[in-house]
Amino acid sequence: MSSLNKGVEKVQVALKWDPSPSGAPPHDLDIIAAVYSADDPHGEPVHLVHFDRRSPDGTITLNRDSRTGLGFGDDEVMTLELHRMASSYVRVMVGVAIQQSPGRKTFGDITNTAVRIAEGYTELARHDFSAVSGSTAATVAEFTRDGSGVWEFREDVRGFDADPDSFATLMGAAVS
Ligand SMILES: [Ca+2]
Repeated sequence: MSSLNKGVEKVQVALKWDPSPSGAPPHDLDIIAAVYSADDPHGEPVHLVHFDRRSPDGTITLNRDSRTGLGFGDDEVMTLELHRMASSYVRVMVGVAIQQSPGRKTFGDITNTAVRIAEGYTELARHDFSAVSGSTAATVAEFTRDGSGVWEFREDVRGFDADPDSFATLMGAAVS
């Protein structure tokens, strides 16, 4: 298994959820990625990627964006090309946040929410957010680069009670 030696290189994060009932305000979920440098791996992110954006170095792209969850298959898709990132970037956190306007919404309020993290045809993780049903946002994955430059994946499902902007600044904090 050579893939173990080269670690994780190019990852896709795919999110889907059910749209709100007819006449209700739309359910808008966002995939958010935060990139941290070796200087401050648990502090301020160097890049924050969400909505209809990509990182300035082009290594993280939100390929598909949805504000409603309408349609078949994946609603939001993000690609992370970890192997192309500058060596000074050593940690990437990925999370999912629910837009909180109008009104507070948790994962328990939105049916059939699921995220899948894969490298090619290899599934690294899949979550249905049932473990964080009372939260408004959650981390799903942590990628860290080891001393030899190889990226490792770790499942990291932690619920937060924060709007997407606050969550983006909180999600990288060290777990005590
Ligand atoms: Ca969205």
